[in-house]
Amino acid sequence: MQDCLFCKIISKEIPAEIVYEDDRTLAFKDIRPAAPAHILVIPKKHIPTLVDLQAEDVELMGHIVLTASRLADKLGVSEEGFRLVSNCKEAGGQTVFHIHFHLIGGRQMQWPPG
Ligand code: DGP
Repeated sequence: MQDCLFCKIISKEIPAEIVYEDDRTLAFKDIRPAAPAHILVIPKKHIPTLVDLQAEDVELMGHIVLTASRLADKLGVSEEGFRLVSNCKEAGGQTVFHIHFHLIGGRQMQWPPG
């Protein structure tokens, strides 16, 4: 998608600190980290929001969650725990309209989030 920031990171038009990549997924450091570990895990397929998911995306979403879990291990936060969260649309706090999962760890999380 031409005007999508994360599609431009996928195509390497915009630089990012990539920590993992495969044929379906990219993971890179968030530019505004909310914790010592803050990685964005995204599908390479452009899907704007969680509401736009289709039945055909089920396997892809499972792959992303498993990728996040493995990355948490690699980042050294899987033993103490971490948060995996996806914001949906404006009221959910979404600012980039290409589905992404925030993998956040390295500090104690609070609940409920703001
Ligand atoms: P959200 O608000 O849930 O849509 O999260 C979007 C995240 O994307 C936010 O935490 C900041 C991050 N972000 C925005 N622009 C860039 C960028 O150009 N590079 C990187 N690495 N992260 C970005």
